[in-house]
Amino acid sequence: MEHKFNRTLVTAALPYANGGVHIGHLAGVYVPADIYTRYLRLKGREVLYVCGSDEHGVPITIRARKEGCTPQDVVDRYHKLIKESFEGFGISFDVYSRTSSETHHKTAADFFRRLYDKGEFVERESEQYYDEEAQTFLADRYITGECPHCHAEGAYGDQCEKCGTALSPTELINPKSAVSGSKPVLRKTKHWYLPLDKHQAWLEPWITEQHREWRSNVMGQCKSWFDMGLQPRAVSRDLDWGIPVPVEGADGKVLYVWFDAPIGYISNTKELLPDTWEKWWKQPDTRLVHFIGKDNIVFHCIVFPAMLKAEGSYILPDNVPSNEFLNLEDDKISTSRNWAVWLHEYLVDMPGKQDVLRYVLTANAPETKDNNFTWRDFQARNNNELVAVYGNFVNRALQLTKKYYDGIVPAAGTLTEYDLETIREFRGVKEQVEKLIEEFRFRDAQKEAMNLARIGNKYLADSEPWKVIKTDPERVKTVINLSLQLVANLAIAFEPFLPFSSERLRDMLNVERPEWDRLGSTDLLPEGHQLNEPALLFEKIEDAVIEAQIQKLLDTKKANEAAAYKANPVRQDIAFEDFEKLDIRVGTVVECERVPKADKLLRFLIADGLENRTIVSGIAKHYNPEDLIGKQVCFIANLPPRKLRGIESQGMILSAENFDGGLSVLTVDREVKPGSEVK
Ligand code: B3M
Ligand code: ZN
Repeated sequence: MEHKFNRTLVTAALPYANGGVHIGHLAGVYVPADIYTRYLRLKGREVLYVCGSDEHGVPITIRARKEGCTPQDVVDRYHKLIKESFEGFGISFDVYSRTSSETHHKTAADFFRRLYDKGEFVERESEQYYDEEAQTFLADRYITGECPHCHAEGAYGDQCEKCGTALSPTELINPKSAVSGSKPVLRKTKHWYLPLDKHQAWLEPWITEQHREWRSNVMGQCKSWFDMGLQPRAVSRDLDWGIPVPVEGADGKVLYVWFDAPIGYISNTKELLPDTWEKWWKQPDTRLVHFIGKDNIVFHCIVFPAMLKAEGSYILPDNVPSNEFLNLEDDKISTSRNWAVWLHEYLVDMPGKQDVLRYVLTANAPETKDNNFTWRDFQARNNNELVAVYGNFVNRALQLTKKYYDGIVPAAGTLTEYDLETIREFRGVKEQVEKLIEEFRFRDAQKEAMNLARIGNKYLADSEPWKVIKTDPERVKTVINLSLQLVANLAIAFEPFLPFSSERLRDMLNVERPEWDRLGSTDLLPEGHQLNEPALLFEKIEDAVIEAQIQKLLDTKKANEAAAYKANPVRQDIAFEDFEKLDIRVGTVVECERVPKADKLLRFLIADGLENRTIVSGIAKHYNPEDLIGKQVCFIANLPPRKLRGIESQGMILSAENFDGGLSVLTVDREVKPGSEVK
């Protein structure tokens, strides 16, 4: 840590209050930030940990509409659930407020107004779809229609979920309002834009030259945004839920959620420290660190710094340690598909096991690449690491002290060379753990802390006090004394990672919370100190407990499939001659490759019995292109050619969509001549 800073302001991404929080949130943002903050507090550093619920934005209004309640009802429900979930996991925020608070509304509106008065915005008129029946402008997600590329129904105004093509609402065929179902009309509307293009000149060197220490995944994303050239970004929306734009003639317009949300860090700090918040946001000796997930990089590294710079009196972030994503049982975690381990459910199903989840999520943290959570791995790490290494060492040391010395710490006696070597080994752990935490490498830092327990376990096993007690009781006193010092060191080393078990261990040792810098000492427990009653620090997790959790996920999968089937009933009958218009053929895949910059598209070259034809298909997420070469597939031959990412596609390859969203291409039972007609 450079010593030009006297305090650290830690922010964690404000979770959307339109659902619960799950293990992906904990692993990606809140546990890493909590470890970092707890460590700084233990080091005696001045630090604040700031967060709150993000309560605006279209997804919240969509959920409210679906549930027939108001957006405020939605955010009230989930703000409470999220806050309680974080408290349950010991996420030690100094403040957890919310963006529907009055302080935030005022702070965000004043911030906007200051930029407006300084002329930092560009005003632009654009055409936007308007629903005359519901008398409201339509956000992109509120417009659906036929995708101009793959002709799938139900494409949204910003993206077609089927072929992945990014869209703008006016590209949709037969657009429909998701609010009233009526055909929307285009209407002129004015919005304010933050001219990011004008900020690129300072933003780019600020990141790529002054912050080379930022994580490579963060740097990579920022560079790709710079390479594309930053564009002006709208910071207002035609919505009735959000913070009204504080400018004359802006009725029915609110701040764009990603403009107001980062200002939530500031208003949350203000709520906590009404008189001294500016010390944390405006003094250059404050280090600002944003903990986020990778989908928030551009907002925290480019948009928010541009806002802060334009306002002129704020500091800028010093680091943005963004994590990648955590998958669950090899599938993407999804709130809408309920494919998640929800924190509030875990607290009910696994009472007292918060530290187990904190430990496992840190051990598997997606710090440099996406990672995966499985319940079997959760059980294995609990049983083979927390119970068998850390818990086992602590239990043996405390039980032996109780058995031989009534729980009183014996004299240290004379240390042997082996004792001294053990002490040297565990002394090295302190600076290792510190270095790794300061570099935001929490996975490795926790592994180092666990090494302390391995050293203790080995020391006890090698020393065999339960045998030596018969022949050399003085030696046993030294072994037990040193083992107890190691146990006391573990309570310090694991404090940032596992706060619950560290507190329980301190209770058993009958000690207060020591300073971090006492880590590595061998005099933490003086001779004669009375320990309290020992108890198991961690319990074995049985198969039945894990199987119940796995079954819960399988039930979710089944429910999703049933819902998908229900949502997709057989369509109304068609005339036979309509079917006959379709010319479906069989073709052999000659070539198949990914389409650059289109993560859902594959380009096929198909032998169709005449000459080869090119077809582009949105199945890249479901196949390795090379696996399709040589396969025979069914395709519609008589569709007009259309351009997809600049490639002319002549036809459509047929795939079956499974109820979990998986796609499987249609093929034939026996090999047929390319060009054979499907009847
Ligand atoms: N509400 C969370 C997300 O994108 C978003 C973060 C705001 S931090 C200012 O999942
Ligand atoms: Zn499409």
